[in-house]
Amino acid sequence: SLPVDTIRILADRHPKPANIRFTYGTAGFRTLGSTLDSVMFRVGILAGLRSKKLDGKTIGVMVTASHNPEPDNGVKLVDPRGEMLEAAWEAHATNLANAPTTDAFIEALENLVKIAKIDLSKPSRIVYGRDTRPSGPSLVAALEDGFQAIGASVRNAGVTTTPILHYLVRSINTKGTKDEYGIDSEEGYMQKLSTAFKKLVAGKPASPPLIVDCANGVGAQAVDEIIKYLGDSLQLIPHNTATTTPGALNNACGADFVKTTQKLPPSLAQFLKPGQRACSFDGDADRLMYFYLDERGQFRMLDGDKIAALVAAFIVDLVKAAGLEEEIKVGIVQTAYANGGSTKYLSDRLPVKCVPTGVKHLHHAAEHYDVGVYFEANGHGTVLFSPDTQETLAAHQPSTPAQSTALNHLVNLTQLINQTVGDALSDMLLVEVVLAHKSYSGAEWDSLYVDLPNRLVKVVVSDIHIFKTEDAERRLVSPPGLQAKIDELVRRYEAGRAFVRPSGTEAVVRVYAEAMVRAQADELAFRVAGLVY
Ligand code: 16G
Ligand code: ZN
Repeated sequence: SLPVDTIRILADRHPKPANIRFTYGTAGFRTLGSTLDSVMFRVGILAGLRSKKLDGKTIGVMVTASHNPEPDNGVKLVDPRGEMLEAAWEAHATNLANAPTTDAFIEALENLVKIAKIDLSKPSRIVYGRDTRPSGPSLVAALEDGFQAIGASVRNAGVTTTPILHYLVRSINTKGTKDEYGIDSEEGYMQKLSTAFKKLVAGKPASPPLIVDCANGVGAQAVDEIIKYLGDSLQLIPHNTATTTPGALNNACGADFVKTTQKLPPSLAQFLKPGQRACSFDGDADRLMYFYLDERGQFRMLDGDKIAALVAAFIVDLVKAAGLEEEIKVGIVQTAYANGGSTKYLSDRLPVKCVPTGVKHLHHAAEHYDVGVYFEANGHGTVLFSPDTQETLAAHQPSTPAQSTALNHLVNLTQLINQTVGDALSDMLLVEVVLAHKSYSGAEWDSLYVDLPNRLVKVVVSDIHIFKTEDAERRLVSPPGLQAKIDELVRRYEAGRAFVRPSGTEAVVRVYAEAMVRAQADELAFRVAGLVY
């Protein structure tokens, strides 16, 4: 049975604040770090139970609030294959987090053990990490009390990126099996990525140096590390690496700043020369945005949609060149935020599926393809090679040297790409491989298709719960009548498209609009926002 006495003593040290309701949403629990102590403790116990439920497989716990402001923090669980926590357990997490007292919490735990049929005699194993936020250490201490309360065996991965934590989880759980994912250490990760990268760019002319905006977050550490492994195969110039400067994290820099403001981080202005490319990570290094200045010095953004287009086209070409066109089909997964220009470009060439926002939706849809390329416009994404596809690649006998080369490239891509989750570092290396192979400049990549001007606005409403969507969040079913009004507005704009959805991470409603010209996209967004308000 549950070690109730130990749990009680420790739980009393982490009381739930009254009047706050916590929700395990798209990004786990995420809110002001100063309110999360009890949540961390309880998540520690939940992680232990999740591991017991899965026969002692290692579960990951990541403490981060990603691109959010520095005072925010959060926590999410990682399932054994390095994926997001199974949806049914999100409700268990929310339930435990909101029990008002220690007694109510213990009762909720006993209930969970019963309904989820958890065998408490099984071992529990956990690996955990955190980003660079100042609230991290004390929140991790609360989490560790939770681990102790449930008697879990734990491994502390320290300050690390979200994708490295996902990598560790999968590597630990596949260790010694035929599916071994990688050596279960940060060095193992760096070695795996850099080895694959060097093979993929061998013989290609060296690319010009790449500026990397680390958002003053944990990505700075990962970039510093990978530089040691890359040697002269790629020259990286890290910027915004001030991980200990209060208030610097994600402030006027990083992938979310670039995407939402569609502007160059001011801190890079004096360094970026026209024609030179650069990229931004977010605060936990799972999102990536590229950009460059054109010859007139204008800022040009290359977002997740552009990355998807670049990468998908490259993989399709390699599959063809390897003589595997019939066996391996490549498909794309996007969300409603994908620019209409990208959707048109991609769906003329490949199957494209649209799913609701959030990595778990994209990831699961991508698993249905032989090679599934998924990227959110915000820069979070990866490529999944199905188990069958990996076997096909391993078994295929190329009949020409050209086929053999293409096949090797595909195999190396399966090693370069972090297939557990979006990974800024791995995705950056992937983009650099494609650019090197195609000898593309930023401008040439950009010209694959033209982005429609677009605008995203957030609207604070009294109750976001009345907003309900269908058709992968592209249409509202509630409040009644609102979608018809949006349709009526959209019709008046050339290439107009707009949708409204409740945020899964903030108490706001988001409005997205695009149209043929900038002023029209802005106008449409603000008029739709006016309908919502
Ligand atoms: C979270 C999601 C991200 C999504 C964003 C949308 C994960 C790991 N992250 O950050 O994929 O784009 O939420 O936020 O799933 P929103 O619901 O507030 O628009
Ligand atoms: Zn992130």
